Amino acid sequence: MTIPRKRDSQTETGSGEAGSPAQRAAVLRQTLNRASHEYYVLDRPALSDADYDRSFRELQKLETAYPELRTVDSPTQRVGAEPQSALAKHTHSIPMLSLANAFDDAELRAWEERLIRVAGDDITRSGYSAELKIDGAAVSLTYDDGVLVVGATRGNGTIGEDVTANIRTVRDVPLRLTGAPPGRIEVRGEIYFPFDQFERMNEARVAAGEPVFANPRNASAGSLRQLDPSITASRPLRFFGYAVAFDDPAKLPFKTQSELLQALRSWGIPVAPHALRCNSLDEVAVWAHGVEHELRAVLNFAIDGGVVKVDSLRLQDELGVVGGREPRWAIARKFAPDIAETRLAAIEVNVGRTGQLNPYAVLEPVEIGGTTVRLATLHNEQLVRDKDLRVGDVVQVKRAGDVIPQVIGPVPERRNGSERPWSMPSRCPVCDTPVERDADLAAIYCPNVACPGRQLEAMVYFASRGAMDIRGLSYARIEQLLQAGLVHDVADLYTLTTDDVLGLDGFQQKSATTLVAAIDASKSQPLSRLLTALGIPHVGETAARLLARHFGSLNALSSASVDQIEAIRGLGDVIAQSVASFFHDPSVRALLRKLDQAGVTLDEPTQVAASGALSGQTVVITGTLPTLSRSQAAALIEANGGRITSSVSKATTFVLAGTDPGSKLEKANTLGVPILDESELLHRIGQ
Ligand code: 3BD
Repeated sequence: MTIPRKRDSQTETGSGEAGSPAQRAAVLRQTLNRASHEYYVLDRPALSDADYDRSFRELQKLETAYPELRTVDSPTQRVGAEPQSALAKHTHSIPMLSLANAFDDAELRAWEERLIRVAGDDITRSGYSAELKIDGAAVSLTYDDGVLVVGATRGNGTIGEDVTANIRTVRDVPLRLTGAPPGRIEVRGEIYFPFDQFERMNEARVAAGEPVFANPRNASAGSLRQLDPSITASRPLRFFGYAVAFDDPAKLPFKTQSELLQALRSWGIPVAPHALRCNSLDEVAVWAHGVEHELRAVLNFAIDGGVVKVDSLRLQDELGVVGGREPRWAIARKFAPDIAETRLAAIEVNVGRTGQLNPYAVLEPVEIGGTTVRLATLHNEQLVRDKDLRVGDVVQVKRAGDVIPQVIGPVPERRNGSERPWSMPSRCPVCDTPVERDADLAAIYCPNVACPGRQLEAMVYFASRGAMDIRGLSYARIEQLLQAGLVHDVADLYTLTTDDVLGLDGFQQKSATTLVAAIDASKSQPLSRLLTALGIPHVGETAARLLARHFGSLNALSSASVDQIEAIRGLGDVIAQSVASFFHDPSVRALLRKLDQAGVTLDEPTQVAASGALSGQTVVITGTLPTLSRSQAAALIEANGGRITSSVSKATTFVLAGTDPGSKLEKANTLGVPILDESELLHRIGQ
């Protein structure tokens, strides 16, 4: 909890006699705060700039000499203060939620059906609040007794950055609320950059030889995260509010989202125009259609859809939040994806960690929905053939939200005969080894286990968080190690010395020692992590854990038959086949011997008695949890007697869901399997 509370500096410092530093500081603070108030809120400056500066500097000096006098409401901690060297982190007192998406009317209807299933017919009586979805930067503004005390970016929803000084420069963010706001409240909304100003700024930047911003959203986010508030002040940022966070929502003076928007207005918070209270989803659909096809073109700010919210706050509360992150009661109605035409300049191929060759499109740069697109995925050779894509074609490219751009298909009318059909290269583009075709996966592989392209991806995966978790061994570091010829496979990592690493660009004694120590520490990771890290096709964290638990050692696992593996509850034949053939590969066996010689742990610590709050329960984990990593959550569940499996069935006791949960959550909903979020899990196991 980092929302500052105003303190009484007299009682905190304990020395209040006349003429004491504490008392002098209090007088200066009062003088300066009154002056700011007169200047910013009342627009009636009473203190001259010179007097202000003199008092300000005196207070700064006092606070440097007596750091305990530096209170959070000191003007030295506000705008006008020095540029910062880094933005401080800010933990939101109540997390900022995410929104699920509906891409068409049908998905909107499906959403309403889910609502009715959970909360009954009251839903249709509540009505909806339909609002523009402003495409800016989400922020939370904390008002203490009506005064702006903190402005923070959303960040990951739990932790953002403290950008108070910058927020203060946003002209329509009130520094003090009007009307009758609650004592302490957070107003959530979007900082945005109006189109006309955006264009003017970019023109000026071109003239000054500075790089332009790709779109107003980037311009808002970039301007907000400046270390020097005077730069933010020079950008014409604006704000719209749409939500509040409050300790005790029952005490708020409104009962619906539409009344909430009214209340925000009454406190002096700007609210986006064109919000509409709708009595039915039909009305919402009509509104959304008008917004997308008529309104959008005439607005002076960017929107990327609408947000539909169940109007009644009581029903919102009843519907709750999925996985701790996504409210059931709200959904973003996204616009149809933006489509543009451009030329397919080339089709190139990259090599994945399992050797799979993946084609991707190199496009002539094209603007789609405000960002420049240069690359698009093509998935596999079959897709290129199915769409009859030819190099040189004019193609249609679509981008929906933050999804990777995709090629819809060629525009055959635009062909002039110079276009060339494409097929997968017969040799690996990285190591020139003849490629191989995997019959059942319809994929094409570079079979060379030592291929530098494969090794790079494989090593990045090996070191990643869910795998061996080697801190500091980043993509760029691994590239360096491979290029320098210091490592050829993952086992070579364990023979690296500090001296080896010191020879590389950008390493000092300390960073080299730290990296080698981090690699060394990973030797004691349990077998389950090593199995994940090896990147066996089809074996993720969950399957790796089941395998390690069942066989206990790499020795036992590597000589197991397909049948023996398939007999493990929770593993199917695809995984069993894949594991068995992986361990048959002589080059894999050689690698495992090297890892053994290097001292890497090849067994799984036996579990303490599988009794506990989750004894006999089967759990599926999906999505990103707010604080626990996937492996931490799995370890916790198992330590309490539970079992992790990878797919949802009737036998699943519950699904532990985080953000971006995907199809597992849908399946759980269909089967009526209970869904828990992280805090509910922790509660169940008494933490
Ligand atoms: C808007 C969540 C709820 C309070 C959660 C229902 C995801 C950005 O105009 N209401 C709006 C807008 C955004 C919102 C909510 N109402 N959440 C809303 C929103 N009118 N843009 N958002 N956000 C805010 C987000 N931002 C960055 C990264 C991930 N998610």
